[in-house]
Amino acid sequence: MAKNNNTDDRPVLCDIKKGYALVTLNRPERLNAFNSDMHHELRNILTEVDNNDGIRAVLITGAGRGFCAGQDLRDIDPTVCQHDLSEPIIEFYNPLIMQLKNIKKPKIAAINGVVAGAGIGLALACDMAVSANNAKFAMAFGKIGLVPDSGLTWFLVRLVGVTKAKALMLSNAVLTAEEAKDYGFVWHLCEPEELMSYAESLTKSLAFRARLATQLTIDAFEKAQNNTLIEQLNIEAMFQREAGYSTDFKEGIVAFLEKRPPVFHK
Ligand code: T3D
Repeated sequence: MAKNNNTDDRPVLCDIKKGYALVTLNRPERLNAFNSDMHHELRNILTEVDNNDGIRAVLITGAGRGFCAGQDLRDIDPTVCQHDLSEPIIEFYNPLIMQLKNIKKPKIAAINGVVAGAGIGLALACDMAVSANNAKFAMAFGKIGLVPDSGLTWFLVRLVGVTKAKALMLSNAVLTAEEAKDYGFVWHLCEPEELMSYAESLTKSLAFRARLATQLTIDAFEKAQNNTLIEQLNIEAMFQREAGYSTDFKEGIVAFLEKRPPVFHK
């Protein structure tokens, strides 16, 4: 995979670090809003990241003062009255969200600034999000006469419950980072200048945890969202059996007994 650097004018940059990929949405003049080039580039990069066994975690952030402002509204011709918006949703947004969800590596969003519309869906499709404490979270869809997409109806109902989810969208809420943290959109807030060092060190630590156990933990929580308790208890037993057979578990026990930090390989 090509190593990019930040002087690149490609719409998405990918920097391969030790054990993880730093993916940067790179249309800062539009607050990293999505156009078709950015969709294609991001999908290609995510495919390569997924296929590269040396990459054990993925960190997604935005260049400039925004994380992602959702769809690029300047790409839409307002003189045309009718747009079949199911087309871009089905062609671009839905596959992107599913691709991200299906990558079997921890995905972390570092929200470096304003995030709006589908950009929030992108962040919530990650396993964890951290944010600059001056970021803003703009629901945005209602303001331009659209409905939430990119999985936001699904994510928000599970995150905050149906009543708050509806209220957030119907009021076109613009949340502060503090409010977004209280709602559970993000795990941790940082001073803006400290965000990337915090996010990279978190991603690195996830990359070097026991790989199988990390992924099984993510999968178990994903499955829990639709399972009954008994189904979930059975999943836990099945996943624990898998983890128990791993060399990482053996190393974890030996390291505990030897009073040293474990070194996971697999
Ligand atoms: O069409 C389909 O394919 C359907 C799919 C829809 C998915 C969606 O995501 S729909 C939601 C689309 N997004 C929005 O509605 C957000 C629009 N943007 C805003 O509401 C505000 O810009 C923000 C709240 C995000 C940030 O506000 P602020 O005051 O910090 O910045 P700004 O001055 O409004 O924006 C800075 C620049 O970015 C500005 O350009 P300029 O004037 O400096 O040349 C602005 O036009 C541009 N920008 C911001 N968001 C977008 C954008 N340009 C194109 N598309 C955007 N979404």
